[in-house]
Amino acid sequence: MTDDCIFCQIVAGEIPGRIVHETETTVAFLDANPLAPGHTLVVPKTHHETIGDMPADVARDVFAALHELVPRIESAVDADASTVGFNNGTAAGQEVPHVHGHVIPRFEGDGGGP
Ligand code: DGP
Repeated sequence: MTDDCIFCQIVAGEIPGRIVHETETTVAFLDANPLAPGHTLVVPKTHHETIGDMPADVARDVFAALHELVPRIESAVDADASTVGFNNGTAAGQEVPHVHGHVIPRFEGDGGGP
């Protein structure tokens, strides 16, 4: 837990987050500024800034959570696909320095995408 980290505060229940999934080591919650309905963030409960900062077992747990969640999110919002990715480091657009995977539901013809 890092006191000034907004995602650590959501994990700790100190500020509200619309949590959709939780494991022993990960939490998933809806993005406050969604790019599509169901846009979800998956984070490790422990504070690590980037992918490379995570121990391998934590990285595996984050990916396992994504593996479980992606089809469920797509189904929940009736998406055709999803964009799944990490902004890894500030130069890549990472604004919150607690590693997080985005699951952005995609719809045929939505015109979005990286
Ligand atoms: P990134 O640019 O990859 O660091 O994405 C940060 C995302 O986090 C962005 O889509 C908005 C979201 N976000 C920022 N602050 C909060 C918050 O307090 N709660 C929630 N649920 N999402 C947040």
